[in-house]
Amino acid sequence: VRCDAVWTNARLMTMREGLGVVEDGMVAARDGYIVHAGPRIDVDGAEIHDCQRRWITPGLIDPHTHLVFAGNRAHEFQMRLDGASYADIGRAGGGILSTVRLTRAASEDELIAQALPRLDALLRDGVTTVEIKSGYGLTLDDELKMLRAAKALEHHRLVRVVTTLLAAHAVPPEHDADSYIDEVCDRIIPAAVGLADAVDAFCEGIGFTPAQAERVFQAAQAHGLPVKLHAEQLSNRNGAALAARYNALSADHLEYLDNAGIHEMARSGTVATLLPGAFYVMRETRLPPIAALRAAGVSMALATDCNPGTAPITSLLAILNMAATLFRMTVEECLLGVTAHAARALGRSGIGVLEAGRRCDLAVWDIGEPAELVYWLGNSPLHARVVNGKAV
Ligand code: DI6
Ligand code: FE
Repeated sequence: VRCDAVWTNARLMTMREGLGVVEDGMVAARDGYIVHAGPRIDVDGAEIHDCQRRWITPGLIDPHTHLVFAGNRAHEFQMRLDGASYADIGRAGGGILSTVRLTRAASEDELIAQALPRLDALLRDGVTTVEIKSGYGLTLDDELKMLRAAKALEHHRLVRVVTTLLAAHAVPPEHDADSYIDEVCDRIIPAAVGLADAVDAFCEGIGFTPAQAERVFQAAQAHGLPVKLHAEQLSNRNGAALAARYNALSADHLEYLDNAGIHEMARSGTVATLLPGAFYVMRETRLPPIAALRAAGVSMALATDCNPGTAPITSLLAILNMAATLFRMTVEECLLGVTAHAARALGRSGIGVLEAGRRCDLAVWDIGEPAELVYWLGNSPLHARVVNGKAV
């Protein structure tokens, strides 16, 4: 095989059918794409990286974050430690709207500068693709500013950014819910075409109703944008089933998901993106229906949900540990959740698996066995990251 770079003397988790382990493996790349991932073969003309028996996985994918925002909400965290609830704080003008005020006041460059340290933390955990949502602007200009800041991170670091318009995150103070949904559908979604890769909404008692989310989906689809939904996080509103009827890429959170929702997700191939970090921070006790999702064959992805309110978390490896410890997911499920299944949750068939034809995005690890990636908490055994065949 002709290639320009090769990683050899490695143990591979290809993530093709489960972990897809190859003991004496090699990944060869040409022009940023994998041309071979499997047993060692003869190659021509390549720059050779001897991995000294380290493990290689696909570069990790964080498929649900709100990484771009201004300020933080440590003071609200402290209020919750003193007994206030998330809803109380929201009703008192805090919560999402306090981050909206700071994000509106920040320039695009300030948003980039504040997001970079969070992004750097994710990259130290082997992340090569990150999804980033808007949702703290809530005006046409401020939502587009957030999406541009998210996309611009690709010029500051070697990483792929996938953007999602989450204009339907909260009702801004200058609108009522229905008039704001008009604005989202008639002006913001059309303006985000070309900047956003998908459209999301927050379907919840403290967010938008299923009927409002459905209007957002209709507008998104009219503009050729795929949809996803924050659903069943705090209560069951049948949001996941609604999302599945619109062939959503994913439904996210899902603690209160019921059997009807699981059935609709299985039918449409909608991925369940689980967020154990938000579950942990909110001291949620209701577990998402993992066993039923597993039995129905719904793919499960895992993400940080990095946001200033419910998940001030910048470690995807910590999320793997929480998924195993809190959600009882297996090592294989955890690793699929941030590779092959996360790629599906983003509708990106070009990443997430080590096989010929996919992008050469890799994470090289100083570990002795796959379980170590789930086992450590607060220690990243990352050795190197590769994006598009370029080693960092
Ligand atoms: N679900 C969440 O948990 C976050 N947004 C959402 O739609 C909360 C975001 C925040 O509190 O800033
Ligand atoms: Fe979220």
